[in-house]
Amino acid sequence: MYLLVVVAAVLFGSASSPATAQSLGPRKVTFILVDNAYQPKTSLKVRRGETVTFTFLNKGKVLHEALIGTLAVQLAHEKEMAGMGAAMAMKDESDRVTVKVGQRKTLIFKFVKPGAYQIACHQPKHYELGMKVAIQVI
Ligand SMILES: [Cu+2]
Repeated sequence: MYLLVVVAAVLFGSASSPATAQSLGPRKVTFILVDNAYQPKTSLKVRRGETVTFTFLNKGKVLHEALIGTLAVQLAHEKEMAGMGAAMAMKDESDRVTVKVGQRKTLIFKFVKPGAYQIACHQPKHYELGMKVAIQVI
C-alpha cells in the first residue's frame, strides 16, 4: 500500500502545474519565487496527515524564503525578522528554507492538524507585499 502511494506521488507529482496544485492526494508542488511572489499564487487544499514535497526555485533577483505554518507562526516569524532590519538568511529547518538567487530547495512537510496555513516569505516587506500562498488543511 505504501509503495503504491509513493508510485502515485511520483507519477502525478512530476506534472506540477496550477491544475494539479489544486487537486487532493499525495503530491509534489513546485513554486517559482520571483520578486515578490510565489508562482503559481493558487491556494492549495491538503488533507490532514498528508505529506507534500515542496520545491522552491528562486528566479528573482533577491533572497527569498518559504516558511510553512499557521497564521500565528507566520506573524511570530514576521515580527522576529522585522526586528533584524536588513535582508538576512535564516537557518533551514523542518518548516522553512531560505532560497538564494538561482537556488532550488526542497521541503517535505506533513500537515498534521487541520486549519489555515500559509507558505510565506518574511524578508523585509515581502510578506506585506503579498509574498504568500494560502493552504487549507481539511
Ligand atoms: Cu521574498
